[in-house]
This record gives sequence, C-alpha cells and structure tokens, in this order.
Amino acid sequence: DISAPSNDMAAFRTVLASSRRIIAIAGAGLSAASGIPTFRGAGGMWRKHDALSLATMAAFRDSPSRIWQFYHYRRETALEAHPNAAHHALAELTIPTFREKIAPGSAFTLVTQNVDALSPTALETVLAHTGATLSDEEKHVALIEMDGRIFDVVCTAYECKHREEIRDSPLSPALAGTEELVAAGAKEPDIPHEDLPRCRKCGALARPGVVWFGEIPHRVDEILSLVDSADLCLVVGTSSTVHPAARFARQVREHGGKVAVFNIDRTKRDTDADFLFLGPCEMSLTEALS
Ligand code: BJW
Ligand code: ZN
Repeated sequence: DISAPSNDMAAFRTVLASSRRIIAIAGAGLSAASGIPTFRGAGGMWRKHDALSLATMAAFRDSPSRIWQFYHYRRETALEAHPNAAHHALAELTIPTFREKIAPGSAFTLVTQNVDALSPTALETVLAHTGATLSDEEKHVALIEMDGRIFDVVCTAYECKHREEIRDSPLSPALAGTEELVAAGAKEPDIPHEDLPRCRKCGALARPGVVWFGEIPHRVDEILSLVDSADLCLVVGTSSTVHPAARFARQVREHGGKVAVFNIDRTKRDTDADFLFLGPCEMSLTEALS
C-alpha cells in the first residue's frame, strides 16, 4: 500500500473496536512527558553523555565506575518521575472492565523498550483507582518490559547471575552525589570496583539490569508470537531504530494487521503505518483510547 497514512481518529477507533489481538510497542517518547529524556531526536538529553555508546558490556568492562555513575544518575531521574496520561491510557486497555473502546474478549499486550518502570506503576495506579484486580499472571501477559528495568541489579558472576529489584538510592555509598557531576557533564571520580554496587548474594560486582546492545531482550519468543498474530499494532514514542522492536510494525503489516503510529515527529518507518497521529502521545493516545 503506497498511500499516505491516515490521521482519521474516527476511522482508527473503528479499527480499534474490531481488533481482537492488539499489541502496543512503546519507546522513550512515551515517558518524555514524565521528564525522562529520549535517546534520539528532540529533547535527547542523554546525548550529552552518548547514552548509546554507554549501553554496552564493552563499555561496562572498560569502566564500571563510569557506567555505574551514569546509571545512578538515570535511576535518580526515574525515581522522581511519575507516569503520564499516555501510560495511564495504555494501562486502562489492559483492564477488561475498563476498556469500552475495544471488543470484549480481545487481547492486549504492551511491549515497552523503556526501563523506567513507569508502565507497571501506571497499571497499579489505574487498578487502585478503578478497584479492578488482575492476577500476577494477567499482569505478566499485559506488560512486557523487553529491555529490563533500571532498578534491577544483576550479578556479573557467571555462576550466580542473581537479579534483584532495588529502588534504594544510592546503591552504594560511593555513588552518593555523583548524579550532580553527571548532570553537569563534569569529570566523574574513578570509584574502585569494591565500592561499586555488589551482588547481595555472592558479593561479586553487580551491573544494571537493562538490556545492552548485543544482548538478547527479555521474553522475545512471546513477543514474536504476539507480533505474528496481532491484528493491530500501536507504535508509541519510538524512533523504531533499534532491533528487534524496529521491525515489529512491518511484521504485523505483512500478515495483514493494521499499524497506528503515535509520535511527536516523523520517523523513517512511518511508511509501515496505516494511521499516523503526529503530536505528543500523552495527548493523541489519550484521545484515541479514551
Ligand atoms: C515522542 C514524544 C512524545 C518524543 N510523544 N513521541 C543491524 C541490523 C539489525 C540489528 C542490528 C544491526 N546492528 C546491530 C544490531 C542489533 C542492535 C541494534 O538494533 N542496533 C541498531 C542501532 C542498528 N540491537 C540489539 O543489540 C538488541 N538485541 C538484539 O538484537 O538481540 C538479537 C536478537 C533479538 C531478538 C531475537 C533474537 C536475537 C538489543 C538492543 C538493546 C537496546 N537497549 C537500549 C538501552 C537500554 C538500557 C538503557 O536504557 O540504558 O534501549 S538502546 C536505546 O534505544 C534504549 C531504547 O529502548 C532503544 C530504542 O529507543 P527508543 O525507545 O525508540 O527511543 P528514541 O530516543 O530513539 O526515540 C524516541 C522517540 O520518541 C522519537 O521518535 C521521538 O520523536 C519520540 N517522542 N517525545 C510521542 N511526547
Ligand atoms: Zn552474585
């Protein structure tokens, strides 16, 4: 189909109401209105620190002190952030009693590349407000955090690999206050390995529990089977430049599913879209899903 994507909200709602297997793939733009910088494009604040060159095991091996200070800074930002209207709109789609806009019995899963844990927080908030409940299994099906969580701490010892979510800050005393240096772009101190976060089980050096380049995202088999069977794919606030997420929309379209993109800007992959809603997703998605 070579026609330009539509921005007809009524037509989108009709498609939404008749879809049975819906997935949303989200990226950093979903959390932009929560004050978390994106990686690329307008407002990409981590760019000063080249977040992408820091997101590798090679960078961590080269300087765990530098990488830990960068992630400590980002943990601080994430700890202060609150979910925005777009997180809440997506969370509402996962609660059967609350989603008048989609067909009864239809399935919805949010697959997020974000590590800020704002989507699970939004789900808990919406559940608390509506008095609805979901089992742990239903929550597991509703939300896939494919790149992990910035609050997860993972042991680097091959024999251990212990993973634990720890929201304490700082994770080790030596990191206290270094977020100011990172924010200012100042030269950070070289913290000895023994003073960096350590595994609480075996004492080995720990690493941030996020998926770096060259690593395999979480739950990829589940994601690929959802992509294979989806009849509607919402693409929210992602530049669609990082694989495997970058090709999900195309894959949905190839087997006849519809694709709706919600982004503040155009992206290279807009050609994969049936619907394109240009604007902040905290506005457009709320309107489309309310
Ligand atoms: C708004 C908005 C508002 C702003 N409203 N919109 C060549 C070909 C194919 C693959 C490769 C290749 N070379 C290397 C690879 C593999 C590599 C890759 O894709 N590299 C590319 C750069 C080419 N991928 C991997 O290594 C991945 N693993 C992998 O492929 O394993 C193999 C495998 C997979 C599956 C099955 C079997 C095997 C792992 C990638 C992990 C990336 N992780 C990071 C870092 C996480 C940790 C951390 O946070 O520090 O994840 S990288 C970074 O990019 C982060 C993001 O999640 C990810 C995607 O970025 P995202 O979310 O799209 O953000 P932005 O900033 O790019 O875009 C924001 C968008 O929002 C913009 O479009 C704005 O316009 C918009 N926006 N405000 C709506 N208010
Ligand atoms: Zn360990």
